[in-house]
Parts: sequence; structure tokens; C-alpha cells
Amino acid sequence: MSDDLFLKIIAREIPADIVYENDDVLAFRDVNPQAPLHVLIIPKAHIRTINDMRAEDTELFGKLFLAASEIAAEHGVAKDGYRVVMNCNSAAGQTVFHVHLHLLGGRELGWPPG
Ligand code: DGP
Repeated sequence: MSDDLFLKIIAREIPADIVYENDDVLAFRDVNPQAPLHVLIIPKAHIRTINDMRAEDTELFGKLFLAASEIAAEHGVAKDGYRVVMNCNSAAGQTVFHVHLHLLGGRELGWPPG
């Protein structure tokens, strides 16, 4: 857990541009944005990857998507469209081992992703 960078953001030990917060969820702008709107939406609980998700986390993961839809609406990308993606482990490009939903919007997004 001590290597969990995002826990440090939750604890305000590392600064971040926070755009959304409630009791269970925090969202902040990605430090290396890949779109005009690129927000990371994370649970405050320490969960390393999707593989570590348990049945009792189902509601919490749902809250990440609910946050995504609210943030997208607030930032004006809901109508045109946006993407949410969660990378799992190294082959998918996960580099921070605290689950996070990427919210990308504000430009045309190609498919399939690289
Ligand atoms: P992933 O590759 O799916 O694990 O995405 C990790 C993302 O986290 C990556 O897009 C860059 C972002 N990131 C890494 N360190 C920091 C940080 O200290 N602050 C912020 N805001 N974002 C970070």
C-alpha cells in the first residue's frame, strides 16, 4: 500500500487538480492528459487492479461510472461523447496500481484504441 501514489493524492500529500469528490470517490485531472478533458476517477479504497475486485465492491465500481457521467455533463462533453477506460495490469498499460477509470473527452476518439 505504501507504493500507492493515488492514496497520497487522496491524503493531499501530493497535489492534484481535483474536480470531484464524495465519501467514496475522488476524481482529478491526469498529469499527462491525452484529451482536452482527461480525468482519473478513483475509489478511496485501496484496490490494486480490476482482478482484485470482490463482489462487495460492485456498488463502489458503479459509483466510479456515476461520477464519470456527472463529470462529463459538468464539463460539457456528455452530448458529443466521451470514453471511460480502465487498464488492468501491464499488457493493458496500467502503471499506477490503484484502480482508476480514465475519462477522456473533448476530441474525436479513434477506435480501436492502441
Ligand atoms: P494507467 O496507465 O492506466 O495506470 O494510468 C495512470 C495515469 O496516471 C497516467 O495517465 C498518468 C497519471 N498519473 C501518474 N502519476 C500521476 C500524478 O502524480 N498525478 C496525476 N494527476 N496523474 C498521475
